[in-house]
Amino acid sequence: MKLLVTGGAGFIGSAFIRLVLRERAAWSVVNVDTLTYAGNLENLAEVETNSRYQFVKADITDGKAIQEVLSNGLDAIVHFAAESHVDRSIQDSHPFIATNVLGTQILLDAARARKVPRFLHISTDEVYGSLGETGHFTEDSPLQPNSPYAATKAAADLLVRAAFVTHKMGALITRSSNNYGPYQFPEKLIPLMITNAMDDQPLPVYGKGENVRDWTYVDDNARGILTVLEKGKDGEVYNIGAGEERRNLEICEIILKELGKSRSLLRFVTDRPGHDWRYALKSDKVRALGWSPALDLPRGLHQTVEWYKAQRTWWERVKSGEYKNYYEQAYGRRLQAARAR
Ligand code: NAD
Ligand code: TDX
Repeated sequence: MKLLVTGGAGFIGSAFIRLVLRERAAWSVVNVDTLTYAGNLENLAEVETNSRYQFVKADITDGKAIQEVLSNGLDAIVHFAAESHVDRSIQDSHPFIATNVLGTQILLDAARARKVPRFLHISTDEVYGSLGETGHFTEDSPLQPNSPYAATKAAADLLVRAAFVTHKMGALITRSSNNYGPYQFPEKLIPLMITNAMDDQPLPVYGKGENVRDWTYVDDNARGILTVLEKGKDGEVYNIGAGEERRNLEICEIILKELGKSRSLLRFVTDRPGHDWRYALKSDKVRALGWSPALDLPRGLHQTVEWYKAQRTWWERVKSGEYKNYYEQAYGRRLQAARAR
């Protein structure tokens, strides 16, 4: 199986690539990523010289570059590339519209032209909008996105659906809940709170910290995505959620306890505009394909805190922006050396 992964230098895409190269010995992966602030090739250091892995620096909104990448024949595309942070979309929605909407259509067009048999689009539970204290989203719940980020992800989902219906493309979608785990960019709740707490910096909790998210360990999502890629039905949507609902404040308190830090680091700050109250997913469809999460939240969060404790160099470089040098310097040199061998 020859896979094209977009956005593979990000948090979830890199976990997926590491999983595939580890567990599917006959598969190869081409990773197309433009390396935005969130793209970090250090996340893929363990596979960078693997002969079944290739990195191509390209923007998915660049139709010509994408057509070129697709010219070598592919069995499937797994499309992770996106602007993914809600707060940034509130500041400026334009990069979200370019990558998440236009970029997705450019990929769909190129995949259709090259007759790529399978197109797996990675989406999010945020397209369903917000829940009150009870109830769950199913794959049939209406799309009611509330943030500019979620609106662009919903638009992309509808373009993928249209490609399936109109052009009979082999397209399908996963919608996962909030992911957490190693290599997550420390602007998202869990890695931000862990790294701030480690440095005795304040933990900025939006509002009263009562909003609820359903947390899935990133490797469990990666396994869910692989399950859907191998066993999912074209035209279908698959929710992927571990069902680990927690209030944000509870997450912060667990992190403080894990690190032996004081609650006095908590700061209740101005709420996010349009802040979705609660997400919760029913994931019966993907479970029927044989998937179930391996890690519960207490063990997953413990493992994540331990990873950030051990990987201070990684996150300090990410927080300072210095990790960008990795592509230009260390990665280029190491790849050249590997090719020369
Ligand atoms: P991320 O922000 O960590 O990574 C995104 C990657 O896409 C980066 O490597 C970036 O360089 C790349 N990228 C961005 N714009 C690009 C472009 N125009 N061309 C090529 N590459 C580009 O994101 P993530 O958290 O790994 O999320 C991956 C996908 O999963 C996204 O589609 C996101 O919407 C979805 N998702 C994320 C979560 C979560 O909790 N993180 C939950 C559900 C769904
Ligand atoms: O500093 C913070 N303080 C805070 O209270 C941050 C960054 C977040 N929060 C709250 C907002 C949310 O209720 O924590 C919760 C989680 O926030 P994020 O980590 O920004 O995630 P969320 O907005 O829920 O979106 C995430 O899940 C769905 C991902 O970023 C998306 O890419 C994914 O689609």
